[in-house]
Amino acid sequence: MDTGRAAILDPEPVAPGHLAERPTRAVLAGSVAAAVALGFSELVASLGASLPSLVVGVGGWFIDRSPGDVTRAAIETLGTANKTVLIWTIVVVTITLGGVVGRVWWQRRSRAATAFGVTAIVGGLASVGEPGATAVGAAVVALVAAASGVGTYLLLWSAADGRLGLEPARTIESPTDPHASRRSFLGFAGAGAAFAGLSAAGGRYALGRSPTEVAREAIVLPTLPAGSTSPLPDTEPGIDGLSPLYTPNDDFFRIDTALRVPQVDLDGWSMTIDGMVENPLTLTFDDLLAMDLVESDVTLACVSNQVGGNLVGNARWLGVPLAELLERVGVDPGAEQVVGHSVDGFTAGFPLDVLDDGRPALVAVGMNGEPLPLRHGFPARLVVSGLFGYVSATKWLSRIELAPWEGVNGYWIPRGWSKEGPVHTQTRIDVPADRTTVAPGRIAVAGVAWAPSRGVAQVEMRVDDGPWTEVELSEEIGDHAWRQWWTDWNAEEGTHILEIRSTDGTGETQTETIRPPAPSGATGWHRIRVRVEA
Ligand SMILES: Nc1nc2c(c(=O)[nH]1)N[C@H]1C(S)=C(S)[C@@H](COP(=O)(O)O)O[C@H]1N2
Ligand SMILES: [Mo]
Repeated sequence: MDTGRAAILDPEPVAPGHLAERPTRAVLAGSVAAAVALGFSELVASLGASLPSLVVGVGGWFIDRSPGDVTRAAIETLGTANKTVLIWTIVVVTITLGGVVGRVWWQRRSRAATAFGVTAIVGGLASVGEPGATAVGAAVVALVAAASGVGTYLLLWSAADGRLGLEPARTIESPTDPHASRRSFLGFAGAGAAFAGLSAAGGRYALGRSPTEVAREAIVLPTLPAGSTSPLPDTEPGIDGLSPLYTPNDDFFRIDTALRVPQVDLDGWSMTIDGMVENPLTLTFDDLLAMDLVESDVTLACVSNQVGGNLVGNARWLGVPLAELLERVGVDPGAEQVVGHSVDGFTAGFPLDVLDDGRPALVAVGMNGEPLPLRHGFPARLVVSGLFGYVSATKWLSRIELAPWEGVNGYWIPRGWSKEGPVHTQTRIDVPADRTTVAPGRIAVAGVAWAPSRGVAQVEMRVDDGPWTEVELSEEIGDHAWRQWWTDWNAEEGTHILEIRSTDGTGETQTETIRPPAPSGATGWHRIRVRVEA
């Protein structure tokens, strides 16, 4: 009766009550099969840039289609804080669906197999648009997922039935010992789950050591001629918990819509400057390195940063001045907007005339003395002082387009964020932390203040609505970088409110008006509550 291919999948007489007796095994078989499909395809996806991760593809599909106000209300951090949640939701939902399919079609394995196949195809279709992915790559990964999922399911089906295993097969004369078949099923299911977990972890690890990362580490950035770079100031006041003047790359906040960091192959990469220009220009990475590079200390802030939040960092960026590149291409007089395009489809645009004041605006290739980390835009990104990242700081840059202002909008603009994104003057208290308890006596209160492109001239603190008093400031390293501030506070027992504010280089004091991040960046004074108790 069971002959040929059909026998593998077609419904066949099963022991009466196969389903009724084994509901847990059916669910487990389906879930483990789904987990194997996800985990193993994840491992395969790590083998090449053209092979997308299906989970990431489905996640990206959701991010791209979620309306701006949903994104805004639900995440407010431009799609990043919830990335992990999104990925895990997709994993959990898929595994749950696997369990449902496994249970419902336990006696109709061809349907279960079809369901696995369809799910894999959906994942493959969603992943075609992933950066670097090709249609063939997506098909290969989907096929791997479908085959490993179906294979695992059939294997577990057989094991559940006692047909497969370390125990003697069931015969009419000697029915399987139910405990033995249970043991071997659980053995296979456990092995499947472990395999799924290990291959997913292996895939993640392999991505961390991707060929792109290896290539990046081999890059030697040019050293600037002596005198063209200022030494790093050595004024760290040595206060525990105070942000360092330069944020180490590994601690630098990361915000982007990419679920998987784009892997840009240097050999195939170039960036083009075109649009409203006289002579469009295409540059390779080596072309950029061969130009006159400059270093700028610029504080980068995200529009989603809350007052007192940590979506802000300061770095020494190495790159080619945008002004130089624009001079080379010859900008049309009618151009009003500079639009950065990323290899991943992201775009960010800002008014051309913000560059008139000569502020640092770089096509950056280096960050704190290293090639740009992959997460921060390798091989090149834009950094413009005084503008939030979402309108200016395009990572994994592929193109700079000169455009009119009207009718051309960056990624976040139709999603409800304002088109212009100047960074507001902000001041943060790092220590003591909000809602903590400290011992009475003299304690250090410290933090950072930024007003990139205007500079921070003065920082003041007040306690319990008392008078504003000036605090100490770190050496000024330019109008574009944040300044550390600190003061000694004589903490007396009780509960106290500390508030902080800055005045920028134009003499304007940071507004007290409290505004949320959307649509144009949070404002207000950072305020913390501290208990002082012996
Ligand atoms: N390609 C790309 N570039 C991007 C983004 C993105 O989503 N994709 N996000 C922008 C935003 S909103 C910010 S705040 C900065 C953050 O840069 P960082 O991740 O290096 O800190 O990158 C900008 N550049
Ligand atoms: Mo951002």
